[in-house]
Amino acid sequence: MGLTEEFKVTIIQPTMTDDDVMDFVAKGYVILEGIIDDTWNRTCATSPSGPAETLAQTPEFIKEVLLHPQASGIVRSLLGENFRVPTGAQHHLFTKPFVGQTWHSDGLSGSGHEITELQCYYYPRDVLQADGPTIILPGSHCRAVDREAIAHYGDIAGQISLNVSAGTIVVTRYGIWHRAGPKLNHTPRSMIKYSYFRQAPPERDWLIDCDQAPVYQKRPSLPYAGASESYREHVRRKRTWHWLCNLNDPAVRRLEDPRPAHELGSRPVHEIIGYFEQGRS
Ligand SMILES: O=C(O)CCC(=O)C(=O)O
Repeated sequence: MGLTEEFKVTIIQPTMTDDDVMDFVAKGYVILEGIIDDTWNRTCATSPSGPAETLAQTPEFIKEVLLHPQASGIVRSLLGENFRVPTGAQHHLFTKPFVGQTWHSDGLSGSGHEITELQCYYYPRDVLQADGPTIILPGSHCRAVDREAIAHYGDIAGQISLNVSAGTIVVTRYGIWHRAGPKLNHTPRSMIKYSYFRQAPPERDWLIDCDQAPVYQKRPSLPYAGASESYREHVRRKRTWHWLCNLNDPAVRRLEDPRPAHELGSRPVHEIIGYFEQGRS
């Protein structure tokens, strides 16, 4: 099967609406349950543990997984046209009971509001609780943290255990906190991880109903966040939304600051100088 022939039959269309993108901005992940064909899941499940560049570059993996219409539709929505497709991957295969990993983020959580990279977790086998599912913390990509400190955290309110069926792909913000959960059995547990990258400047070219970008709709606070952090998260979400929609107008950027008008009132200094100069003449 030639690559050129495969690409000809692959049409990548955005699949997310404004609402979906706003959700992703807040939560930092999308779960695409059981989308990959079982024949192909079985091939991937038996690939060796560790770096999986050879697998990632096979035309079948590119077509069946990397450019699967649902997965690439999410990527196309969030990273724009002509995004970069991974040429490498890592197979996280666990075959023996173990206590599980500590919390970590592969990317730097809270380091920026732009979406330039999406990290995917592809599960070629069913993952049950006893198998040691990946655990993720929704919204944690917004948190600037001491990365050594989070390794000492235990269970966190709102964490999600990815108990998924074979063929599931989870698309995440690179900075999301995650860990492999405790494994209680000898059933192999597979997760293949890889990243897509943005090339194009941001543009609101996912599925839209009207040209005017809607105002970011507040999402619920996270179960582990108090009032101060919820405030920061809301500001960060709006910043990401405006960046994705390419809204750089200062008036729009002011909307990112939820303080009342009496605290934000200001005017350009040259207006004041002009006023005094007029008074003098
Ligand atoms: O396999 C998993 O569930 C998570 C593995 C992981 O994120 C890592 O080793 O960096």
